[in-house]
Amino acid sequence: MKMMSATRPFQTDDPRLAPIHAKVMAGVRLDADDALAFYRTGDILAVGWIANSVRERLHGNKTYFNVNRHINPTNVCIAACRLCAFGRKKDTAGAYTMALEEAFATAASGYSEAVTEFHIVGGLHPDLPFQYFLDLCSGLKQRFPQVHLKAFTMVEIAYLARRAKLSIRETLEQLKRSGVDSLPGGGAEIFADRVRHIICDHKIDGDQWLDTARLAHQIGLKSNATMLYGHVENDEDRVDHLLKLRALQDETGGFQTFIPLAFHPENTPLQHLPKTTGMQDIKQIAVSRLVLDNFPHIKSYWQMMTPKIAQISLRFGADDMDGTVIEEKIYHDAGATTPQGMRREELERLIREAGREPVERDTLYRPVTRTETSVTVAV
Ligand code: V47
Repeated sequence: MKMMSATRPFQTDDPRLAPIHAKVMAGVRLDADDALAFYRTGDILAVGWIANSVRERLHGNKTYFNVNRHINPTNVCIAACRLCAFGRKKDTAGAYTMALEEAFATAASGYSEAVTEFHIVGGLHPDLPFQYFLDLCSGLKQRFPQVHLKAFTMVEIAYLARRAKLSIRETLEQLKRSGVDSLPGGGAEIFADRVRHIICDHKIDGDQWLDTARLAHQIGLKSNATMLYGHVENDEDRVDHLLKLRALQDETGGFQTFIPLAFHPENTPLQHLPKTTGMQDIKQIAVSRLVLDNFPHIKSYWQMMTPKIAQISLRFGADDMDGTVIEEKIYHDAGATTPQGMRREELERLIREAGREPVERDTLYRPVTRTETSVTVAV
């Protein structure tokens, strides 16, 4: 059964979309006006058709996932971002910081599925020394040498550098020597200052996020990139964010995956805002695939999207569903009702039922082969 759809005729009831479709088919780069037209149309099927044709050109029927575990060593954070329900002030109810042995024990729990990645992010702790983070990474590498460490957002890196009185480059180099293999995409939020002042006033600004990513890529660390949408930003802010990421990717080629993150307002100071809708979530996946023509992968993070929307997005531009996760905290503190983790078999079922072929990958998108007794990564 042939499940790919690029040969179906393109149809739209929105005259703005036909010329954009022609541009994509001719391999012409889309501009800000094209992206705005996507955001402003109701013809989600036409936008999805175009995004899906690009997705299938790049990845055919393959849909990637990995077997990973999240580790959040502390939720203590000086930043108090309005977007966040996870961070706590030091010594307040619910604040925690893992001793190193506790973090190693957390890493080991749920390890039975042969995890290939630890995804490590946390708050901006006012007292933890830089050495704690170096010891965390080297200790994890020593105990789990085959597991990839995808650790610390650009925001955490910039904060650690400031606290350790080191340059960002030196901070990244020391972390790399201690075992960090790549960086996750968090903390990017929306780059526009107007929005950042409202949702995450105390974080590094958009240019500093991009500069930190540039340095990471320059020293050979790949990273991801995210965009938090569905709060106080507008269409132009989202387009600006995507175009800035695309420009940096032209320069470094260091981004692997883009992950649009829908804002979950519950338990945050912005809880009066409505949740994103299915149309917004699906459309954001498609627009990301179309504007970020130099990003290899678009991830539909099931924890945030819900498994149902994430599954449908595999036909609207996404080629990756993230992983088993095991113990997600950031969205669950903000009211997410999705499960805390998902077994590999369940992820594979979701992918197959979307008519796609599941491919287990490691963090660098190399296929992982499993037998009863071993896990092999193709290099
Ligand atoms: O940076 C925080 C977001 C991010 C909320 O790189 C919220 O593979 C919604 O970056 N509602 C952290 N979002 C998660 C992240 C991530 C997730 C999965 C995969 C990867 C990857 C990265 O979560 C934060 C922020 O943008 N966030 N609070 C909230 N209330």
